[in-house]
Order: sequence, then structure tokens, then C-alpha cells
Amino acid sequence: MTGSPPEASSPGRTLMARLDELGRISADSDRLNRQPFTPAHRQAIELVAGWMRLAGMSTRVDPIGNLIGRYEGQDPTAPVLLIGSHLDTVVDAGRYDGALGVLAGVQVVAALHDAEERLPFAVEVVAFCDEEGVRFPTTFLGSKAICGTLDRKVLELQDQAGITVGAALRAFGGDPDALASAAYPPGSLRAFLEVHIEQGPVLEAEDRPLGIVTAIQGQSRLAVVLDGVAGHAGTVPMGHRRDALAGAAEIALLVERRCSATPDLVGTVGRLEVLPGAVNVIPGRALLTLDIRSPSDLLRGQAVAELVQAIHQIAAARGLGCTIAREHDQPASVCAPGLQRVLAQAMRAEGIQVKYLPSGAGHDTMAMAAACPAAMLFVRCQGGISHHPLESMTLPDAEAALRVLLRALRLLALPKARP
Ligand code: HGY
Ligand code: MN
Ligand code: MN
Repeated sequence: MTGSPPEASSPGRTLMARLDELGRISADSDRLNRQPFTPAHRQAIELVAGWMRLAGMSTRVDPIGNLIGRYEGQDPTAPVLLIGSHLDTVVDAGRYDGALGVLAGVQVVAALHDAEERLPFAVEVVAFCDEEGVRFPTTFLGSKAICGTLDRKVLELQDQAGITVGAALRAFGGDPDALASAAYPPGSLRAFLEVHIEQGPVLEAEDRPLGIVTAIQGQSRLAVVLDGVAGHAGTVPMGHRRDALAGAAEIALLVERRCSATPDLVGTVGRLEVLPGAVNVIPGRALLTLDIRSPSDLLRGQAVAELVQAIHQIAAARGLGCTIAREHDQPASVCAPGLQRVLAQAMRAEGIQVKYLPSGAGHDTMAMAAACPAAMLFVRCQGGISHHPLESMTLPDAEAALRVLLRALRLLALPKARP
């Protein structure tokens, strides 16, 4: 079992050292890639569970592969305060996205444990199995299961190897037939708090270590398949081609143009697959993904509808077959005002100027809002870089986040405190 690394001499140093250690658990030797229901996921669970037990928590893995540590409170029947974030990563990820929220939760429970302090309610720390939605075309598998909002149809979704969520989960040791038991009973969750790097430039630009998230923008994910005709790159005249990649390129530029022209709207074509993918063959098929986001669900809905229509028109004009699958829609989510006030009070008590900001990135907090008041504390990340190995944060900011989170827990423990 891994304890606090020897060089760690403070909660912040322990946190940073553990983030480094956890950040080395990956399916790939040359980059951080930790997908749900994989050996790397299992290894990460074992490492974090060991740290949870060191912090006086009991640990369990629920039917969908969430790791949950529980630190008992004075009243075992009181609604639980849940802290956490996700254990999965994107491909070639940074080591703070997700992991910070899990290990910050472990660290503040360790502080309570070291002080032999029991709050009126149990504190549970959760490491969600899948938030990024990189392996499977769906997101928030872990947090939706905990909220009881996970549609069983997702079990049929496949990864790029054709393995379904259900099969991968079963092979991982999870239980797709017991998903309902992963849900916390209504009213059993007092609140959910997530510490997360900002993944944007605002806090650094304003020289702020921390920020309270006001709202998280809504997101739509679509998968487009374009079917043309593969052919000889040398013999097929340009006017006779049905080039799937050329169609995809026109669509990618349309997404960029449409979203650049609209404030509060962002659009990304993140994945593009070209088949057969040979230098001298006209692409017969192109698969591309769209990620459209906005704080306004109306704006996002209008943009998606217009883009879908325009994509079909581009395909028709080029003689391409076209299918568009709506894979994911998550409405914008306002963070619980009461919890925002507690975080603000905690920041002031720690001598940190309060800063509010929206989140461009999606987070488990949006899913958790279905079950309880949910809020987020952002931590400055250098250059706003994320979903990239250069993702980074500083020791002082880690210390500040831990102090504010611990202070917030104690504020929530005060009589009459309501999130
Ligand atoms: O895509 C997102 O916004 C998050 O990092 N999953
Ligand atoms: Mn994240
Ligand atoms: Mn992410």
C-alpha cells in the first residue's frame, strides 16, 4: 500500500506528490490514458483506495466501477456529504483533470481523521468511473448511476473495438444488472462538492488561486458518418469524385464559422477518421464528431439544429450518404447558490478574495445536480492548459484549495447550516 510519499511534509505536498503518482497510471507508457473498465482503471482504484483507508475511510467499488470511500460521522443515518470527481482521463491527458477532485477529497478527510474529528454527517469521497466519455460515446456514467439517472440503454453503446459498456463493465468485475443499487436513495445525499482545475485562463489572468463556479455550460455531442466512393487518386477526374473527407472538411469549417460568429457558443470537431486512409485512395468514408456548447440551452439547440440541416445539405450537394447520431445532450447547470455561499464564506475565512466564474468544461457536478445541491471550486491552472500533458497547478494553490474545502466542510457541519 502506498502511504504519503516520504518527501511530502504538508497536505499540499502530499496531494501534489500523489497526483504525480496517480498520473503515472496509464494504459500507455508514453502518455496518460486511463479509460474506464481497464487495467489502468483497476490499478488507479487500488492506489486511491489505499490512500482512502490511510485516511480512516472504509472503501467499496459500486456496480458501475465508482470507487467510494466513507468517513463516518456522528450520525450514520444523516444525509452524506459527497466530495469527488472522475478517475478516467482523456487521451494524452494532464494529471490534474479529475484526479485533483478525488485526491483533494481524500486529503481533507485525512485532516479530519488526523484531528480525530467527526462531523455530524458522514463524508464520502467518490472517484467516478467515467466522466470524459472518451472510450464510449456517452459521459457521466458514474455520476448518473449514483443519481439514478443512468439510462440502461447506454450499456449497449460500443467502444471503437466494438465492446459494449455492459460487456466491459462485466469483464471489469462490475455488475450491469445491479446498476439500480448504485443509486443513492433520494434524500440520502446532503450535497456534492467537486474541486477541479479551471481548464481555462480566467483565474490566472486575474491572478486568483481559486474560483467558485456559478454555472456549467450545456453540451451536445454528435457523430457524423459520410459515405462517398473510394477510388483511385490518380485516375478519377475531380468532377467525378464523391470524396468523404472533402465533405468532412467543409463541415469542420462550417462548425468553426458558425460558432465563431456567435458569442457564448463554442464548437469543436474533435475526432476525424478517414477510410480507407491510404495516400493514393480517395476517401470513401469519413467519421467526425461535433461537440457544441453554450451557457444557453436555447442557443445551443438552435446551433445544433442549423448545423444538422447544413450538414445534410453539404452531403447532398456532394453526393455523399450522411447519418448523424445525437450521442449526448446535457443541459446547462447552475451550481447550488447555497453551496456557492458556503464556498465564498470559506474563501473569505481563509483570506482569499472571492471570485465567481462559469465553467466552459463539463463536469460530474452537472449530473450530480439531479440528486442534491452541487457546486464546484476551481483551482488556477497554468496557461489554462488542460486535456494536455502540460496541464499544471502550483503547490500554494493546492494548499489554498485544501484549506477552503476543509473550511467549507466545517461550515456545513455547523448547526442550521444548509447547502
Ligand atoms: O469535455 C469536458 O468538458 C470534460 O472535460 N469532460
Ligand atoms: Mn474533468
Ligand atoms: Mn476533462
